[in-house]
Amino acid sequence: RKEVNTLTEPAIQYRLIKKEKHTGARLGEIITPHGTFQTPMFMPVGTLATVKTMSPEELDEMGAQIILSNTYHLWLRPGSDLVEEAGGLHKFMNWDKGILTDSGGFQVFSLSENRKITEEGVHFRNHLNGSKMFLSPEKAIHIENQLGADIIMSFDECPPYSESYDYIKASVERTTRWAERGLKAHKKPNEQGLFGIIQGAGYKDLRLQSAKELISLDFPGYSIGGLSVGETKEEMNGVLDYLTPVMPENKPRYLMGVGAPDSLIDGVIRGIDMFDCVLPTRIARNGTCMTSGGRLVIKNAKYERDFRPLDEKCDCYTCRNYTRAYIRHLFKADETFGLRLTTYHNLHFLINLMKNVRQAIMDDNLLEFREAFVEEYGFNKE
Ligand code: PRF
Ligand code: ZN
Repeated sequence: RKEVNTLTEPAIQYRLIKKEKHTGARLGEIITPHGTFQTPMFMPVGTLATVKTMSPEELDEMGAQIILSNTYHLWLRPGSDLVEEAGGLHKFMNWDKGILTDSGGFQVFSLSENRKITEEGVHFRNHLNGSKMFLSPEKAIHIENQLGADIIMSFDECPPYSESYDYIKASVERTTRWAERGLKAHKKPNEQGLFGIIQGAGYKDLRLQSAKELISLDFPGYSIGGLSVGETKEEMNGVLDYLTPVMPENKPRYLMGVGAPDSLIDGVIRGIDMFDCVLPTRIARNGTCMTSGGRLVIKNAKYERDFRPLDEKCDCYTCRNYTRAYIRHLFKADETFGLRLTTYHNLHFLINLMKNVRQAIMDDNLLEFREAFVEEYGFNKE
């Protein structure tokens, strides 16, 4: 497979292959030091250098191309010095395809206590033992350099969607200054592509200001943060409607933390190339499965003697080999194999959905594809 030459080329390149006729959807590929990957795509989340319960071989087999890991979590445990000493994240976890690390910005805001934001960075207490910590744009990029992912994120602030205009304006401007500081601190631009993260909550002029400022800094890709944080789907789609048209055509666009099947399709229609979310893996571990007919809760009594696969239209490892009755039994008996089977299926479901979406872009029938999918899956069931 094609790879970036890290001596002579930027770490991340995007190639636009085709635009869908009736929507903003794009078929493309991202060329990285660890291979070339098809977009639009869904990236499984492996917060602690593992996609919970899955081996790298299984991720490869189900068609995962890039997985996401977290700066904040790996910094706390086992420590970024240790991962660097191991030879970087790819070697440490035995995964030789793509890795993306989030900067810790979002995690500090969602997990830690007693946060204090200053121009310099964020003071907070860590969620494991309560000790005092400090993260700045320079520190986050240094840790991401040590971890060695192919794509790394700027250190940003993700404020609540409901914050006031004045707060969001100050925050957006600080996030731009942090992005610029991160760019200056980045030591490996030929090995790791650093993305800027657009913020601005639901304020159109602030979203556009954030995009404009970050675009002028010329990042190799752009993320959209601060969405899927409690606003409605209509509000999220509305932000994407005015934001993606001003984003560079020759660079990848990543919508952070979005994983509901209908939201993936709606994002692609508006020109998004990359998504990640803990949703499929998290709900899998409590026995909720994404199937072509909608969500299926495997512990439900009605599956006790149901000897059909989780999803009769799925050809994944789980659905080829195991029944609802068996998986229900594993969950009822607290057997860990059950977690593996539902996790495999849910990830395969979203990865396969994106494969079908790419085909629909090729065939110029994405809107019909959306209609048919939503009709069967059920709208707003996520
Ligand atoms: N910023 C960062 N990571 C994120 C988000 C963000 O706004 C979100 C929001 N959905 C998910 N992950 N750095
Ligand atoms: Zn399946």
